[in-house]
Formats: sequence, C-alpha cells, structure tokens
Amino acid sequence: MTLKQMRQRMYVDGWCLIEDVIPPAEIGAVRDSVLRTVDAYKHTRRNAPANIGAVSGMIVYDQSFAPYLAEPRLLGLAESLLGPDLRISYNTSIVNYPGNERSTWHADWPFNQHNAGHIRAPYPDAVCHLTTLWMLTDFTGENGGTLIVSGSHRSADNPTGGAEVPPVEPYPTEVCVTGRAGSVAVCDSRLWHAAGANRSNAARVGLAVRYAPWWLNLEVLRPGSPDRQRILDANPGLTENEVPAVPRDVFERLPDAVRPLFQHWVAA
Ligand SMILES: O=C(O)CCC(=O)C(=O)O
Repeated sequence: MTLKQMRQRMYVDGWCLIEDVIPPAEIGAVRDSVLRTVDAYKHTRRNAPANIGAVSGMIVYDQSFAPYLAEPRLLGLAESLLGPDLRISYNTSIVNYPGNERSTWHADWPFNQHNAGHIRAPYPDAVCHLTTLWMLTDFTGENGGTLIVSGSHRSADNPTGGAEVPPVEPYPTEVCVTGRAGSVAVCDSRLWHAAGANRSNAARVGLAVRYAPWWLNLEVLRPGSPDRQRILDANPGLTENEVPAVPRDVFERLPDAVRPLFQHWVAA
C-alpha cells in the first residue's frame, strides 16, 4: 500500500495493516525474546488482566523490537497523521494465552472513559493518538486476533462511555484483524476494539505500541508525576496506565532513529 492508500484507510476505516515491519528472518528471535521477558516480568503489573501477558514499558526490559519502532512506512504514516516530533506513549506486551475469553469493547487512552486521564466524550473527530498492534505470531480468528469495528473511530464516544454496546457481545459488523507474524495493525486510538478469544492451544504473542504527537500531555502516565496524582485524585474509581521511565543506559543504546521517540521518557 502506498502512503496515500494507508492514509485513506486510516480516515475511512480507522485502521490499516502494514506487513513485514519485522522481516520474516528476524521475527522468531523477537518473539522468543518478548516471551522470555513476559515470563520474567508479568508479575510486576498490578491488576493485570487474567490470561494476558501484559508488561508495561517493555522497552525497559527488552530492546529486541526497538529497531523496528521507526520502520519508515510505519513512522511515515504516523508522522503524516500526527505531525513531526512524535513520541511513544506506551509500549506493552499483549500475549493472549490459550483459553483467554474475548475482552471488552473499548477505545484506547486517552479516549477510554475508564481511564482517569481521558478526553471527555463527546470528543472531536480528529486523529490525536495511534495504537499499533504488533503481530509476533500470526494473528488468526482461532488464536484471538484483535476484533475491531471499522469506521467506529468517527463516533464521538465508545463502549467504555455512553455508546451503548454490550461489552463482551459480538458487534454485528466486527472484523477479526488477521495477519502474518511481523505485521503491524495501525489503528486510530478511537477505534473500538477488543482482544479475541484464544481457542487455539498456543499463545498469540503481540505488542501494543502507541504513538503520540508532541503536544499531547502524557504526564498522567508517568509514575509519581504531579499531573498523575492530581488526575487520579480527581477521578476516584477510575484507573490509569502506568508507563515506567526508560533508564539512561537503555536509552543511550537505542538505535539513532528510535531515540527521539523515547527522549521525553528517560529516567531522571
Ligand atoms: O490484544 C489485543 O488483541 C487487543 C489489545 C488491546 O485491546 C489494547 O492494547 O488496547
């Protein structure tokens, strides 16, 4: 797909797939490394969803996927939608283990109305944040490929808020995003989505990496920040993602093209 075609998919459908962001010869090593890291660190996340291997701030523990975060087609699309000086706001493993049931319909931060730091619905029709879902194994209908509702990003609300959608029921027009290992599904973070049920006997391994424009305030995600404390205090009952800072030595070792994406999140 050309950049023009990808942009059209993003505006009309709210998502598109880029294949071979991680080349076939390299995907096995990245997947094995991510699985080892998830096994070692998944206990560190409080309130982790059952049957999902979710480690927040994967780059702190594992840099195997770092070289691909600035892949030219991916970054080119992200920059064309959000402008230059992008930042990575979130990088988490999403390992969907066998037996996992489908998750609830939602849009991602900052549109998820269950997060303490959220843009109040009705929110404007503008691309403000991108969620990229990285396939480190093939994503299939059987192993819990991500479910999406194409075009839902144009709604001013989502199922975590006032959109009245039964949280775990199939939506009439839902589609399962399938693809080969190494592919990345780029989604407008407003897009309604959910993890599919894993009916296979193997883990579906992935990463969720979100890209933000320089002007979006990410401080609510920073452990211990004054904004985070204030916003959590003001929204009792709501929770918030927490993204650990990147240690200076890890940051210095990142590829040249990737360092600018984490410059705002280096540990003091
Ligand atoms: O694991 C998936 O397929 C979906 C992940 C997801 O919903 C998210 O990262 O917000």
